[in-house]
Amino acid sequence: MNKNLRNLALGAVGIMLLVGVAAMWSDTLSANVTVNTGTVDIGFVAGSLIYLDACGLPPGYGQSGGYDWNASNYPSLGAYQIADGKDVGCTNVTMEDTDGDGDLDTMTVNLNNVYPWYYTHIAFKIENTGTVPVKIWRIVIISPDGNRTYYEINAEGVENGVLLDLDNDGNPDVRMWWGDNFGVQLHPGNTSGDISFDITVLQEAPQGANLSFSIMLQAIQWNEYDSALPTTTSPE
Ligand SMILES: [Ca+2]
Ligand SMILES: [Ca+2]
Ligand SMILES: [Ca+2]
Repeated sequence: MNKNLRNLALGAVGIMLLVGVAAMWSDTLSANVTVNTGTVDIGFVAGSLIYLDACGLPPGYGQSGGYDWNASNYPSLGAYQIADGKDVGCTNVTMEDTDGDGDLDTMTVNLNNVYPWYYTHIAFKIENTGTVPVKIWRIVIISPDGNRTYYEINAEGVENGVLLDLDNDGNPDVRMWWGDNFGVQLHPGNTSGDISFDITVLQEAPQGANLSFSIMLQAIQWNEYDSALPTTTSPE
């Protein structure tokens, strides 16, 4: 091999090494800019659901079944179980995984054969089923016609309850209050304390109709909660 040929061969090896190094650095750099985004997701905890006056339970079955409750303190919160044993209406609540992702995202409330001042109470827990810490931010009420109404949980005035027009006739049919633990931070996999709704049927509710509606809760990434609140109650 003459000198020129040998130099050419060494140069080629050098170039190949440089290409190899460059390719390795390129791989490393692309690995460094990979971003895995987290998910914000919550679900109702299966088995945590408790509610008053459950349909199908016999009268006298503690507070859960039978005798109706009367909203004796309306418009303030509060009720008593009717002492002379009236079992006229009842409450049924179901939970469903509507998007098939493995968590229960939607709760449906059916108030059967109810009447003005019928009262019920629904309690449950929430689990953070996503991968980043969250706070529960909004309540979504879905009427039977699919109409959605959004309520920020700590918006002004909600401590007095909100009026829901479920049949879209312009008159409110029920008043709903919500309880504690809405703004609590939940880490992935963590479960909330008890969250609850109180519901009273109003004078303007339609006669001869079963009242039903669905509830979803919306969570927000924990560090966006303060900037999202307070805001006024408004549709999305
Ligand atoms: Ca009942
Ligand atoms: Ca789901
Ligand atoms: Ca109405």
